Amino acid sequence: MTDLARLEDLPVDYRQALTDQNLVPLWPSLRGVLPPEKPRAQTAPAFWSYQAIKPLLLRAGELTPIEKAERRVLVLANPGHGLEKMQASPAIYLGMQLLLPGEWAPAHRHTPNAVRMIVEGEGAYTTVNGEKCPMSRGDLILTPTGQWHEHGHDGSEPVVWLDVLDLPLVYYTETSYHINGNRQATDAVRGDKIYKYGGVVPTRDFDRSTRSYPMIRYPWVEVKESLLVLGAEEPELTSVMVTYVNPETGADVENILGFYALMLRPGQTLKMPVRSPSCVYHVIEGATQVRVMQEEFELCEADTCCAPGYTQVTLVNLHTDKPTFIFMTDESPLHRKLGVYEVRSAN
Ligand code: 1HN
Repeated sequence: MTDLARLEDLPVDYRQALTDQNLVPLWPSLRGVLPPEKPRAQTAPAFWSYQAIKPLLLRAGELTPIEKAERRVLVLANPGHGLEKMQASPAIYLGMQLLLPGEWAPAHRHTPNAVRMIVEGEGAYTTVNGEKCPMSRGDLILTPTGQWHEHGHDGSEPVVWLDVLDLPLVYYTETSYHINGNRQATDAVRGDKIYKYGGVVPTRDFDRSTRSYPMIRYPWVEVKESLLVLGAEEPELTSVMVTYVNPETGADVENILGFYALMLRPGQTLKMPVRSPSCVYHVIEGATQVRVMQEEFELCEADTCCAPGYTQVTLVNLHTDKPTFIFMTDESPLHRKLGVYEVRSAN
């Protein structure tokens, strides 16, 4: 491939004349914006240890009252993008949030879609459009775009969860904003029980639900059970994995990011397919090695890591006597909608 002319090859007066007219020559930057064969990723393989995060988060609890933080979060920032960008990947934001007993994080709604994966502690809840969603370890709670949400805590120990948002993309498209609201009246808990049985859905007044987000809490006990059953029923299956879906449509639960739970069998080594989306791995139970590019991360419970797209990722269950359960987030729904989703054969 021929090298293209550089900016310095142009006379200074010509470059200045272009700048004066808000013009830029394409050819010096063409290979940069359109690299050969494979994108150039800013997203670096990155790892965050919960053991390291937790004391810093608890200290934030002492240093900054909830009224002065609104959301007390330490952002898991990928150094490849620059920490100040507060992004794990092009479209994924990750943060560890702390709520102390008796605290309340006030109601708001915003354009970015969010989910929370509960990491530790009992007694806290998120209220989403009047629905009170109790938080337990491993539960997934959705707060999709435009939905009112607030967090409260009736328990006696600190509660920590992992927030996953598509904030970087929504911010980039200049569509990110929020609206504050009043404390929500809470209705009865619903959703997760009604959709518990996969093969049937409510048909109220002879009609199916048309809600965009019919189910907003996905209890870990049920997701774990579904992985155990799938693994037992299909002993030859190498990737024992489930996708969090809208139970009415079967579509991904949110528009931009995809959410999954994966069970590594005891001692299993799983080579993931090489695909276009970046992906985040977070251990719910067990321990795994994650090999990506030159890195080998060892994730134990509540640890998180991130891998850029178009790379080979290999997971190794570090337990030989029990399964490891991993929560995954990726950018597949976004890539599919954009028409850029790709799977390449493993190297
Ligand atoms: C947000 O609203 C929450 O509601 C958490 O708990 C993290 C990060 C960026 C923007 C909004 C929450 C957030 C956020």
